[in-house]
Amino acid sequence: MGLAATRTTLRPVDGLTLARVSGAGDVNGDGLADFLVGDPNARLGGNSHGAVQVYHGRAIGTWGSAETTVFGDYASGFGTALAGLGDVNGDGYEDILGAGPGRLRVHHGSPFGIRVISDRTIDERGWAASYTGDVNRDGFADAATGGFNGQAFLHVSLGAAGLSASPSVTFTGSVTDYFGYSVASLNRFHWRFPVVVPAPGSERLPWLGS
Ligand SMILES: [Ca+2]
Ligand SMILES: [Ca+2]
Repeated sequence: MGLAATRTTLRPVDGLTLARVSGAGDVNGDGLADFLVGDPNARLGGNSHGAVQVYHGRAIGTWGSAETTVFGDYASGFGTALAGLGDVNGDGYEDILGAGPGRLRVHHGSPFGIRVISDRTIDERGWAASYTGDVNRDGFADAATGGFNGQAFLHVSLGAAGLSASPSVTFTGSVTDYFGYSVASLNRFHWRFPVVVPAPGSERLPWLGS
């Protein structure tokens, strides 16, 4: 047994050229996993804004258009990175993050899917983001983000308000090692803190954990 070799063609937004995908968790709370498609070159009104699309899981049928499409600001590269975060505000609906260089936006889930208006904006020199699970064990999911200045960050949830816009922990590596270019968590393997890895091609593989 394994994956069935069937294919569904999604209907992209205008200008979609560099799509990337991520699991979203269950943003509408129907018990079915949802997923994200991001493209930093997606156009709105003929101009490049970048976009993140959310497709809801289906028990039957196929996917056509996304349930929700969120565009970034003009020339923001929104959709460069995207991540399902888990439930950062504890309302029972899982939440997502979309990012362009220098700005990361958290959108909370709801019975209707993610909210189009951003619930939290994080201005950092970076774009990478990752699910971490609940690293401080307060019942709310937290998140890791990464930068292009040799830094990565842990943002903990404030509770019902969701993620803090300011990092609670800053991890500092080396710019020349591309530290923070991507971030990942081994939380599900019982690591308690996010693991931060550099871009492929770097000679060293810095990591953080406990
Ligand atoms: Ca769902
Ligand atoms: Ca939530």
